[in-house]
Amino acid sequence: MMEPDLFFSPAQSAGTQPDPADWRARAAWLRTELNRHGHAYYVLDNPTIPDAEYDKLFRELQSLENTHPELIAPDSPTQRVGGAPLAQFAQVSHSVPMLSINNGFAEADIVAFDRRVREALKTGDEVEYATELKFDGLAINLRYENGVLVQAATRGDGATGENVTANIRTVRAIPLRLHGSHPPKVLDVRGEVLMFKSDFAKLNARQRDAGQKEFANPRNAAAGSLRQLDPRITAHRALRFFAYGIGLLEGAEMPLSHSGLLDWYVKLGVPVCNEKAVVNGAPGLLEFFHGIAEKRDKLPYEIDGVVYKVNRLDEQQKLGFVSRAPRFALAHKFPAEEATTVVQDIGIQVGRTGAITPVARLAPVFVGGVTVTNATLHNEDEVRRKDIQIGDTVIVRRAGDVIPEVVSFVPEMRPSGARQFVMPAVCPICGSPIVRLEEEAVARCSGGWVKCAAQRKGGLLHFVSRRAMDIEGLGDQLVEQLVDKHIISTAADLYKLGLTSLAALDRMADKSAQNVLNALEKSKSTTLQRFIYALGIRHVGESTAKELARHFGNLDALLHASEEQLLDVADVGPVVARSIMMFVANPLNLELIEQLRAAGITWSEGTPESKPKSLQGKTFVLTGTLPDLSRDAAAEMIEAAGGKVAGSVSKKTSYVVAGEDAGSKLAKARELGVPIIDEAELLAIIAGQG
Ligand code: D41
Repeated sequence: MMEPDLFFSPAQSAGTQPDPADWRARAAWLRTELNRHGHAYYVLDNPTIPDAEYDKLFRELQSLENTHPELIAPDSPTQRVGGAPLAQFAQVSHSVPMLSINNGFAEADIVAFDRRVREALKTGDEVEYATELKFDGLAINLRYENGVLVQAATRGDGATGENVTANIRTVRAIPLRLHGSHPPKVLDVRGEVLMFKSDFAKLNARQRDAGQKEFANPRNAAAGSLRQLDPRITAHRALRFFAYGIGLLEGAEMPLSHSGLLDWYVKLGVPVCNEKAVVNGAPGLLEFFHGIAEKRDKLPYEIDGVVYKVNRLDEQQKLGFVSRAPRFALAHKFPAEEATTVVQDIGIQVGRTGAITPVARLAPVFVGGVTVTNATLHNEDEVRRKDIQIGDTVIVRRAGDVIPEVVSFVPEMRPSGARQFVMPAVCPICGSPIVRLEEEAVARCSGGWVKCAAQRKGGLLHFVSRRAMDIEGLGDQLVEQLVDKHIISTAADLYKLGLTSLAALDRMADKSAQNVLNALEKSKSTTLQRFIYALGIRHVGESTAKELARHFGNLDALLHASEEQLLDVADVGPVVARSIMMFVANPLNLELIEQLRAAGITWSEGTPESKPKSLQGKTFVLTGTLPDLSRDAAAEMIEAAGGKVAGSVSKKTSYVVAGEDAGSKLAKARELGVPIIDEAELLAIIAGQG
């Protein structure tokens, strides 16, 4: 143990910088600084310094400790790099068993849970519940003695787990020392170790580059990383932690409620997830569930449901347990997003641009709340990389509204007769050759929409879609029939449709036919942006269409633009410019546009923005606190002057406007060599004097 004067609480502010010659104080100062920044980054999710700056301080502390090993403290951030590999994990028996948690799926399960709780508590009143997320990670117990992390163990069977202390010490989200001056004598913090989705993607990219096995999902990646015998490997895996429970507690008062426990953890510097609430009764539980289900995809980590806990600890105690699961808690789980099934065949789908997508035809399987029979394999390279074959048993994933995809196959289940997917030489729809340009990931049908009905259908569905011409009532099946029966072939033909031809189609009553005609009529008055987007020019998505409309003001200016003029448009790079040039070079496309105009499609035309505003084409990123302007005010001024405000720094960023406490965006700007300006310089540029 070190002398007490070397211990600095990480919560303590850094103070002034001591003379570097005073190495003892310098090491303590560095440790405090690094712990403070680490806490801000990993626990508060609010970075305080650029990564490069952190690394510099870290290396300084490392070299100080190298020359003066007696300075090394157990809570030094340098002690997170991982020690020597273990032969095996030692067993740890939990002082207080780690229980499991009961599951519910349907609303009825939740209502029944609440009823059981009220009956057991003998109350007619609404019960107060703490609600939180159910993380898809690994349950773990962290033992702190006198504020210092001394042991970490997996849940195991609930009674005995594995000692993973060396690995857990590398997890930066987990404090090596608790904040505050009066830590409890013993505290068991319980929670979940997990990996964020973005870190999972980065890890798999790294594994791929190194020719190593990829992980199927963040949970497996977290488990694989934590169960490494070599802690130096764990140190390179970005693991996180959220606390949700408590085991043994000595030398401190137990909080009165679950929400109180979590608040206490926050004060101790232990990470607690913000997505939590205190609610009343079953209606409160269900409201929380639906709110989380809605934003699930946007969360940076994976969850498989939410957890409800009776909030008051005295009531929790009263409720007790049934066979190793507390009666006071319930996990309300989402339908499983992954399931296994068999690939019966691999077919292909032809998109509106001719892109060929291999599609696995599956034995029907219930996943993500629906029955799935098709799952995308994205492209030929992906099929090879994942080595998916016909006959394989595969893991299928359907998350939210995302198209179901094949994640991986199960090697042990591959039958001897498994067959490889072969990309057909010709389009199964139109018979044109399928070609794959060297620089492209996808193969395409070379027929174009003139020859290929699949491309015509795709193009039409894009044209009528909500964000394009927004023609309601013209769905898949209707477009399919119209094209297959040769009633229409282009978007212009849509406006020639009459009541009789529409009403003659399958499943079309007079009333719905009239509705379609009304929707078509209504769509004739549109905006230039929508019209450009609806044309389905490759690489011209909604935001590019918006920029093109804004820049050129009218369609003819766009159609006659040179490649150079196109490149002047924000959002347009060489690939997009070339794609637009190719589109207008095709007389059939120009003819289509003429026909659409003749059909009566109109929008208000402007003139091109002749006098460029001072910030035209410039993109700004704001970071930190500016001396006078609020973030919104600065953004408004930039946009009013014709500039754009982006959320993240890239090579295309024109300026980063940095204020006080600027964080990782500033570091990124330095890394990429993007000019960094302050508020005064921004104002000068807006005024045209920059
Ligand atoms: O997020 C979780 N996975 C989670 C797991 C959670 N939010 N709360 C939990 N609470 C408990 C009790 C009620 C027993 C303290 C849990 C778990 N248990 C748990 N995780 C794995 C087994 C049990």
